[in-house]
Amino acid sequence: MTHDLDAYWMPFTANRQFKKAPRMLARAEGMHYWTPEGRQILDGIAGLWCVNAGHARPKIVEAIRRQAAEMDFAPPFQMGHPKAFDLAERLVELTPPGINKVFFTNSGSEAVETALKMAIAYHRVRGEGARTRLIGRERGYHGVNFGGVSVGGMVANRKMFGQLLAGVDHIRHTHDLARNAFSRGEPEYGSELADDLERLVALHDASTIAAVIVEPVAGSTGVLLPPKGYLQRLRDICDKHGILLIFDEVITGFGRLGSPFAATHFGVTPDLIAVAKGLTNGSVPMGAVFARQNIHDVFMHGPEHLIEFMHGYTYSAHPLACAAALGTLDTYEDEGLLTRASKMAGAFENAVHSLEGLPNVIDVRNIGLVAGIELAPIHGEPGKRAFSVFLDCWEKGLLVRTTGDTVALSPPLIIEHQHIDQIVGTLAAAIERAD
Ligand code: PXG
Ligand code: PLP
Repeated sequence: MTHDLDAYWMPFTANRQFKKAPRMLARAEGMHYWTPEGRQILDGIAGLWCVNAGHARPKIVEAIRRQAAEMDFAPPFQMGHPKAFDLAERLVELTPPGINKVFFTNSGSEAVETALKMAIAYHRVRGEGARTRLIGRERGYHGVNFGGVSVGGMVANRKMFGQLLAGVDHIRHTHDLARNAFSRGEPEYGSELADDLERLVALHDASTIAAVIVEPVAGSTGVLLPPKGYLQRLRDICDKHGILLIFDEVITGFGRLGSPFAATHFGVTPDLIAVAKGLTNGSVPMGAVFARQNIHDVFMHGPEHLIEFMHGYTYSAHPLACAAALGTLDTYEDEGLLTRASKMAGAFENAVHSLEGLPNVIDVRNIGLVAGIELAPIHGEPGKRAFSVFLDCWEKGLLVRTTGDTVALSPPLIIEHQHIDQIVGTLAAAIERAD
């Protein structure tokens, strides 16, 4: 059956290229997708960094099916439904101590906007209303809404959209191939880059700064790892100046690094955590912000009939999403998936680092079950070499993700050794063929 491809304006897609040679997915199970023609594709990226338990897991499928029949929708404002509360309780069992409130959204982008608004409002209700400035980091990705783009640090995502939010600044990114190329795990050099926050405090004064937001490991800008000690140093500087620290764990959350969250993995506890993706195993859109008890509590004053935090989405804590998330947490728990990446990390690391020495490979970096393979750009055509590797892998039955000239791997956490071999073998051949 052929389809008319004209009407759908595709997101983050080279629309004209795609529509000339469409890449369609029709079915998914476990580690694999199938095309409409029945060609099997190994999923090297967990869909889009989200299908952590693999595809079509029975408990998730069944939970969604049952919920759709039982109650399709319940208004989330001034009303509740039991699964929303059950889910929040389950989630705070996984978060670092002290972080035990959950606010639901429908995506990572919305989780980021929510966290930023929460931070500004928190300071205001405490009587420090001048703390409105938000600090992001170069090469950060925090979704596509105006707040997230403003604190984000990807020029291509920013330049089209005017002035963005006022009062935003950025600390430097930590990517440093000269010192850290081919590091295994956290790179050795660069913890001092956290001190760049002191530069912005000196420039703007701490009394104007609400929060700093970073991805503990940057995903979509090419898998950039925090140098050893960097996140703790950022935490310390935030504490010194009364600045909230927000971790955007949309990718690192739910087991990607080998612990439930990057915060637990690195032993650094932020004030707010934004999550999405793996929360429902990618099955139904959902995001959330996890907040420290004390941040929540500051809002809980004044007349009890008044709304404390003027924010929320029609689909916050949507029943289908809550059911899917509960099925997801059951699946993660049954199979030990939130720590499985730590068991597979050694084999994965050795496999991806075997790509060192192939033509144009200028870096390989990894942690848990995520890796970035950076290729030298073709002169004057940035991104083209990695995109040709992506197309080659697709032809050979492997789905990877590219950003700029970095190929990212982020497979489902149910991955077995033979899948690692297939991913790295297919990728190596594609890199060899790319010119
Ligand atoms: N923060 C981070 C750290 C993300 O990785 C978002 C926020 C936004 O989430 P939503 O659900 O609104 O997309 C993300 C999403 C890529 C890619 O190229 C990665 C994401 C989205 C689109 C593309 O790898 N991550
Ligand atoms: N636009 C209009 C006209 C609306 O009525 C609403 C919600 O009621 C929204 C936008 C926001 O939609 P959502 O709550 O799904 O984010």
